[in-house]
Amino acid sequence: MFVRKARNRYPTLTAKNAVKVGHPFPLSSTGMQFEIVTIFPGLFTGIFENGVVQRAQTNGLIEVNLHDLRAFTHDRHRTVDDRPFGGGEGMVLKPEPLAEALASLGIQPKAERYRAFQEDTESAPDPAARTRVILLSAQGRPFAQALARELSQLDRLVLLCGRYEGVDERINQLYCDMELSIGDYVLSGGELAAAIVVDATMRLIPGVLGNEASSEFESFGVADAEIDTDVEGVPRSQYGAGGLLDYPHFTRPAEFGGISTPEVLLNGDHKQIRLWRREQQLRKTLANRPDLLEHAALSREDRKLLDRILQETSEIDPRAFF
Ligand code: 6GU
Repeated sequence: MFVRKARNRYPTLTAKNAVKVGHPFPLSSTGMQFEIVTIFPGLFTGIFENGVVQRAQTNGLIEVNLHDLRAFTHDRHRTVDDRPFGGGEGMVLKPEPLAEALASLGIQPKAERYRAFQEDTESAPDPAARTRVILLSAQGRPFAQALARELSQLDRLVLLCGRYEGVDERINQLYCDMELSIGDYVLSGGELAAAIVVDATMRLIPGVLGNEASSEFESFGVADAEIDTDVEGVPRSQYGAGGLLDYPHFTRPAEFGGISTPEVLLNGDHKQIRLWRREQQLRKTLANRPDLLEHAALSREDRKLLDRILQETSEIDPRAFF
C-alpha cells in the first residue's frame, strides 16, 4: 500500500514529493489500481493490511494508494473545508484540493476523459477509458454486487471520500462518473464506504480468491441468465446462489451448544445436500430479504418448495426481537 501523507507544508504536485511507503512512483504494477483520496488515510491502514486485500497487493493483483487531501492545500492551516454558501449546518469539502489531488493522479475532467472513451480502440486502448472516478456519498446510487462486477473489469478506480456535510458539487459534475452510497444510513464520511467498494470489487478480480468458484456461488453471486443445468439435469441454481442469500454453513464439531448439524450434511448424498441447501436459501431469503425473491431465478422445483414453506404454520421465532 502506498500512502501519500501530508507531511510537507507546501507540496508541489510532482510525484517526487509524494511520501512513498513500500511502492515506487509512478505506479508500475499490472494489477488494478485503487486510488483513494481522503482526509483520513489512517482509517484504511488496518483494513488493507490484512486478509485477502493484503494478499492481493502482495501478489501484485491490486494496488491500493492512499492520498491525503491535505497534501493538496497551500495555506498554513491546510484547509480542506469551508462554510456552505446559502448557510446551513456543517462544512463542505473545498473544490481546489480535490481537483489538485485528481490532477496529481493524471485524472482529467470528465469531458476530456469521455473523448478518450470514444477514441479508445482494441489496438490503442486509452487508459482513461478503463478508469472511473467515484464520489462516495450518502446521496449516491446504491452499491451492489452487479456494480462491483463491472468495476472489477477496470484498470483504475479513483474513490473520493466525502466528509463533513458534503463535497462541493462542482467536483461531482466536473470529475465524477458516479456518486455511490453503500446503504440507507448516514456515515460520518465516505472512508468506510470506499473500503467496502475496494473489498467487494477486488475479490472479483481473477486470481484474488484462491478458489474462483467461491465468489460465484455465494449470496448475490450469479446473474439470473447465467444459471443453467449440470450434467445430472439439476439446475445449477440448486447450488448456485442465483440472486438468493447463501445457505447456512456447519463445520466440526458435529454437535455444538446442544445443536446438531443437520443429518443430511453428514451422509454424503450430494444431491440431497444440494436440495437441502437450496431450500435453506429460499427460507433465509424469505425471512431476511423477501424483496430478492422477485428477481431471483427460480425453477419450478423452487416455487413448489416456496409454496410449501409459506404454507407451514409459522412458529414464533425466539430470535425475532424486532
Ligand atoms: Cl458513501 N457516505 C456517507 N457519508 N454516508 C453513507 C454512504 C457514503 N453510504 C451510505 N451512507
